[in-house]
Formats: sequence, C-alpha cells, structure tokens
Amino acid sequence: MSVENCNSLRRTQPQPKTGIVHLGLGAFFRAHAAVYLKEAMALSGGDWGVVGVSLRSSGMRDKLVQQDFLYTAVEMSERGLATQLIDVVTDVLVAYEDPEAVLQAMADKNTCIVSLTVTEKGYCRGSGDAVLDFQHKDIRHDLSSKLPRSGPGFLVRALERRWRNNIRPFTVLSLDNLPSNGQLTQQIVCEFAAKIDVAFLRWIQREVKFPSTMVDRIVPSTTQKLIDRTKVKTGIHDPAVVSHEPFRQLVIEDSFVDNKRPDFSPLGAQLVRNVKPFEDMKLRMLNGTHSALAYIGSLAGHETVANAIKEESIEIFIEALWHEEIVKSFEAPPDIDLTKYAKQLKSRYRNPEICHLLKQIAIDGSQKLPQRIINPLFENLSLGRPYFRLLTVVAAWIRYLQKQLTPENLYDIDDPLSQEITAAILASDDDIGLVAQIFKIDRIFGDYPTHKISNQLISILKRMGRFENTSLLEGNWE
Ligand code: CS2
Repeated sequence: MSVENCNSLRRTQPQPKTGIVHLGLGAFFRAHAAVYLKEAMALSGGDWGVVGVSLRSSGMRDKLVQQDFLYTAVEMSERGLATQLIDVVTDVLVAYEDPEAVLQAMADKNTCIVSLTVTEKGYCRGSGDAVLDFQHKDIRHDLSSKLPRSGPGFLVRALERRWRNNIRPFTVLSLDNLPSNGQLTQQIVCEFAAKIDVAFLRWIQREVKFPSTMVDRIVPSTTQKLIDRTKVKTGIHDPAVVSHEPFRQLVIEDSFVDNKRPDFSPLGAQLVRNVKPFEDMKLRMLNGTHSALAYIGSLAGHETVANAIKEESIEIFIEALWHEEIVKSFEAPPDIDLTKYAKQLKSRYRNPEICHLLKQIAIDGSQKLPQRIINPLFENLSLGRPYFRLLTVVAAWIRYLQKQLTPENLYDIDDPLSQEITAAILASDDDIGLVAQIFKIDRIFGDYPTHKISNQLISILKRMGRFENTSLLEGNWE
C-alpha cells in the first residue's frame, strides 16, 4: 500500500506474529529485507513479523514506537518518488537498555530466524588463528557475562538458552557485505561457544544453520530533505522514512533450520546452493568500485556517488577497473554477463535522485577494503594479472585517511582501527615510511605479501601528491 492512502502511521490491521529477531535495525535492513518480508507475507502468508534490535542507539526505537512501528519506504528514480508502507516490524528493543529482553525474544520458540545487519565491524573479527577477536572489549565482556553487548555475544547466549531448554535452534542469517557471511558467522559463533561447553558447540555444529547471502540495494542515509519531500508527497511526517533505489537483489543459500523460512521465490529472490560467485561479483564489482569512488571521488572534491561518476576521468578509471582488473579476479555466477552487470551498476550509480554520500561509504575502510580491493589485488598479482588500479584505490584510501587527520582532529578517523591508522600516519615522515607503517597494521595486511607491492604503492603515492586532481587516473597502466 502506498502511504498516500493512509491517514496516519497507525495500524489498522493486526500486526503479524513475530518469527524473526533482527540485530541492527539500520536503513539497509528497513529498505531491503523488511520490504521482501512484507511482500512475502502478502503473497504467501507466514508469521514473519520482526522484532528489531538496535545495538548502539535508541533513536530508531524512539521514532518507531510513536507510529506503531510503521514507516515509509520511498523508491527514488527518474520517474519520481513511490512510497510503500512497511508494517513488518512488531517491536524494537535497545540492546544496552535491556539485554535480557533481547535474549528472551531470541530464545522464544516462535523465533525461527535471527538475521543480522551489524556492519563489517559488528562481527568483531580479529587477525591470527581465530576469526573472532577475543581481545575485543565487547567479546571479553560477553565471555564473562550472560547479558551480552556484541552481535556474536547475543547469538551465542541466545542459542545457549535454547540448547539448555531443549528448544530447536533458530537459523542465523547474516545480511552483511562479507565474503561467505554465513560461514564466517558460523565460525565466530563456534569459536565463542567452544569457550562455554563442548556439548553446546557440537549441538551448534549439528543443528544450527548459517546460510550465506548476497544482498543488494543502494540505501542512502535518511536526511531532513527526504523527510520533508516525503511529507509533501504523503502528507505524513515520518522521521523513520528510508529511501532506496528501484533495484534490489537477494541470493540465499537454501539451508534453514527445519526448512522454516519466508517464501521469497515469487519475489525474484534466488535460492541457490552456492552463493559465493554472487558474493564475489557484488563485493568486488559493486562494493569495490563504491570504495574506489568514495576515496578517489572525495579527494577530487565530490560529495556523492552520482557526481563522482560523472567526472570523465573517474568514469574511465572505474570502467577500466571493472573490465581490466575486477572481472578477471573471480568466476562469474552462472548465466550472468558481467559487461551488462557493470553497465547496470553505472546507471544505478548515476541515479540523480539518490544522494549517496561518499563519506558514508568511506567509513570503516579497514573492515571493507580486504574483501573489496585487497583480496582481488593479491589474487591478480599472484596470477600475473593486472592490479595497478586496485593498488591506486589503496593509495587513495591512504591519502584520504591522511586528509582526515588534522592537528585539531587527531584520532578522529571513522574506523575501528583508527588508533593504529593514526599512529602509523603520525610515525612516518614521507611516503616510504608511510607505506611501511601502514603495512605493519596486521589486522588489515597481516595475511598478504605486501613487500611485493610496496615500491609500486610508494610510486603511485608520489605521483598522486596530495591528490587534488584526477589527472593521475589517466596514466598508462599496462
Ligand atoms: C556501500 C554499501 O557503504 C558501503 O560500504 O558500498 O552499503 C552498498 O551501498 C550496498 O552494499 C549496496 O547493496
């Protein structure tokens, strides 16, 4: 239903029964999975109402609670704005206010799925042998307390309650942009559970399902301008509104506990055996060039994706990055033409209605670059394939970080590794020292033979200078 047909954001229908607890109620979940769930229930039924859990702030709960947890999703395209009323959220809990209520919701036998969009850093990954960072302050807390703070902590403690009470487990559904996100979550949960009880660990390994997913929709942060435009269109003030592009994609491994899942297939979602080729394609072609645009575009003075991709030298660079380097770095999913996929991406980036801020994409680079840029770079290097443009993105990231640091603004980089990054920048006098220091950050570069690319990275940085213009991008790369 479009929101124009509502008088207010108040429920006129009974709310759906809850079958899902979702950790991380950000704009992406509300504009992507929640829309699929609404449509799936409308077409095929099912009890797939969602208890949303905010891990870090109470802002979204405070807004949604005023409007029966209803909100507007606005599709933005050249055709204008199209609104939809999303009514699948049945409650919102704020984890730090009441962790017990969150655990109870997750341990409830009617909860069949716990899904997550907690961003890359929410998985508390470390470096070294274990995937989970046991030194992370929230993980240290969660190991010694039954009332957790972190996403992994909530998953494990809630599963533990179900195991102790002989309740079937829930499916854990990661919807974050991480390679093999299901497997990764499984590993993290198992490493944590191993510290609790071996029989519990075995039960998880035997009974819990962690399907991997590939999720895609461009969702900019909500701005006051969007709230105002939506009000002009619908007549309703909705501070919880989300906007999104028309495109959406959902690819899921069809592996759910007791086969209990919403019926996504009539909605064009793909239920497949192996998500990996889809993930590689999306993480490298979309997210990889998003990060490239974020750093290169910001250095060149742009604020949004749509403006950055309009600059000719940036467009040429991104095209070449796709066709010369990224598409060569992975195996395409069956029946997908990567040239068409890249063309479609470019037109999605150009959507003039979507104000997707480069600085939104640029945050947390240490968590994003490995799967988006650094893995393909080193894979290409080891197979004798071109990788200079990928390396240019690393150089642009370094220059971008340097620019964030001003004497008044030390340690203010928006990244969980801000301390290490700042220390590396401050400890170096020139580009040679800078590259050496940055490569010493094990949590980013520990697994890679960085000595093979140091000199090239130094020369790209030298050529860049402080990088205020994009003429650098026009070089001969072969
Ligand atoms: C973006 C993603 O902020 C970012 O890092 O690259 O949020 C991107 O917009 C989505 O993955 C698109 O599906």
